Amino acid sequence: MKIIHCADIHLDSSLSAHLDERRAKMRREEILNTFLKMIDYAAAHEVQAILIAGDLFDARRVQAGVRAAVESAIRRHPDIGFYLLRGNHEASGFLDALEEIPENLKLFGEEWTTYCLNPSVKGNIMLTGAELAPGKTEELYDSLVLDYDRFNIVMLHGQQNNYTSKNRAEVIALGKLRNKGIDYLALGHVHEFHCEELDRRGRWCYSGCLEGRGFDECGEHGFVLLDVDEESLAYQYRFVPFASRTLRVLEVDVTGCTAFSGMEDAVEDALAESEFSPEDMVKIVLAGRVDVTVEKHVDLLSRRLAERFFFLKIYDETKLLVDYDSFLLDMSLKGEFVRQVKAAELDEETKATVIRYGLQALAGEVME
Ligand SMILES: [Mn+2]
Repeated sequence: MKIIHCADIHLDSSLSAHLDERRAKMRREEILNTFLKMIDYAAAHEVQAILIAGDLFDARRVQAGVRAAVESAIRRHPDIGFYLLRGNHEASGFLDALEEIPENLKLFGEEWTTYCLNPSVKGNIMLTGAELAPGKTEELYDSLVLDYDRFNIVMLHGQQNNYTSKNRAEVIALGKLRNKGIDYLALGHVHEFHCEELDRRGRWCYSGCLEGRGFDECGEHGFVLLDVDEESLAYQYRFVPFASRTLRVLEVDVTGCTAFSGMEDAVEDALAESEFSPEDMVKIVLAGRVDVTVEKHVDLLSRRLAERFFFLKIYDETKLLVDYDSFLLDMSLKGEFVRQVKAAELDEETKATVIRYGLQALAGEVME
């Protein structure tokens, strides 16, 4: 039996941190489309259950069109069971708007709810899930009782931790879930795929999100495909990369560049080596130390490179370097200014910034 484990789709999130409204709208549609494509994939590969481990939606308010698309995808696939865990109860907006809950949409509450995923066949693959409520998690772990002779999937949404934290409601205490007969702990909340051993029997796994949204979600994203043998109850799992677009961060060390052209070349070389796709969202971070006299024109460089990717932004995190010796014998106002600043009671970073602005002002340039 094939099962998909996904989480953290965050449908209908604003995405306004980096993108303008036109591209944010496009990206929202892409994320919805990837979710719908995953359902098509499930149908094509005879997947019988889709586990959504929380955060299907970004917020309670969901656009009617998005709600309708999700509802119709669920209704169009009556042979697939959709097991929807609410992360931060963000799905209540979607559920409240449904006239009736489709028969193949299965929900969970604050107590454990168990579903049999293969009732008409062997009846031996079980899914148990609960929505973590503040202050009640301790009793929840104690009340988890599974049948050791069956295949047990447990689904939760929260931050895994090996001990119980009193302050944070959504901490999943892995230690309390060991030796309970769990074969696969399907988790949501962490937006990156991660799978590890839970105990001698099972493993815990975050599927990660389907599409990266911000630059803290770089690299591959997708879902987990489980294949459980209903006879032996042995299983295999595999991460399936599925995102339509990838976010990338590229750090370029521009130390030693003596002019803007050198920095431009360094960025071009790094991009040529990176093999990024034009569809990618790219963040370039300029790092290293650059002489205080070098004009960086970061905005100009951003604009020139932006056309090559869906999105590109350059962050200047270079530190300024002041070559005081080169001003030592400079008898002009410039030299006097640099020497004055050098003698001032300021830290090196501030001195460098003051000198940079001072030199720009003395040269009659617009400061940036
Ligand atoms: Mn999330």
